[in-house]
Amino acid sequence: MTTKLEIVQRIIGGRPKQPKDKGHAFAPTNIALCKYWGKRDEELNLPLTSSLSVSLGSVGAETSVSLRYDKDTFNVNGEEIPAASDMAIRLTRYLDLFRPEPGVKFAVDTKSGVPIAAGLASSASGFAALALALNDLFHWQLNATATSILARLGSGSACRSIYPGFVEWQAGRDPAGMDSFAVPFPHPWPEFRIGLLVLAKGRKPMGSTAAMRHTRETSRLYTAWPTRVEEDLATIKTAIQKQHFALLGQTAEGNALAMHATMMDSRPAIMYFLPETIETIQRVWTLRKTGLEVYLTVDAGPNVKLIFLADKTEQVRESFPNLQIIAPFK
Ligand code: 2P0
Repeated sequence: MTTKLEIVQRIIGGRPKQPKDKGHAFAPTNIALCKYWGKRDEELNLPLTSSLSVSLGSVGAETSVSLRYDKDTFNVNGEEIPAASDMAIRLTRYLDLFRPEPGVKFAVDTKSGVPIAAGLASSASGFAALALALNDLFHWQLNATATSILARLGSGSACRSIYPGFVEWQAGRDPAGMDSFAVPFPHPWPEFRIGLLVLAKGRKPMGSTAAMRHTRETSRLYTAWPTRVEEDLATIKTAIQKQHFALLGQTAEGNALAMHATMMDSRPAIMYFLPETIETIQRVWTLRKTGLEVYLTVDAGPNVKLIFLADKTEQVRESFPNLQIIAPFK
């Protein structure tokens, strides 16, 4: 089995290790329209299926990283994260892959525009920005494909946050995952809007990694998931190319609900929905019945993201006054 460290050596081995004072990078968060749910390799975050997302423009993580010699420090939105916290432990393990010499530590400073662990893909923008900032710090001059692979080693969906716009993560077949990275799906859609509805900010009951494993191991419905994704991905790509909004919305919404169905079929069941989630889904469906073209998607948390086009903004905002509206292509 290939380890993360071996992959990092393959990518940055032989490149310079002369750091500058500070590396700096921004990466957007991303919302999947065709979801990643299930791994073929848990060490390397290799997915069973491809997926497709849209990056959220200027909403994401802005990270700087520099070297220090006493201990790793993590500052998120101005607050030091305790070294014993899950987040610090996960980041420390990731940074272990990149220490030029044992004993070299890192100071990481991140400003994140999204609530951490509320299913708004904070780990995606976080690890993508960190991989890009390390590339800047060490002058590796990696291309986007190599950086996408490094970001994936931190969190699967982070590999998609290397690019703006629509992005496909190609699952690949290589056991070492050298063919599992994101590629842009370059079809800008200026009228495309995502609305973020933060319904609950608390930590979710189960992290994505454990939930994916549990679903794969115990859900009988999950056996239908890879075929479903293959079909949905093809449909979503066609819909984007043709700017066929209803087809895109229906397929993305169906894909998200099917993903949650696989989780609900696991034993014991996983359910990320809260009463507010269901209530919001019903409201969206009621609005659609009145002719308003608005669709939804839900990730590994209770929050709902709305999908609509610019000319529906006022009507959508009337129904959801707290909506944070994002124009990914502006
Ligand atoms: C996605 N999610 O495609 C899917 C849909 C949540 C639901 O990617 O274990 O944080 O770090 O690879 O990427 C969230 O999972 O999981 C996710 P790891 P990740 O956006």
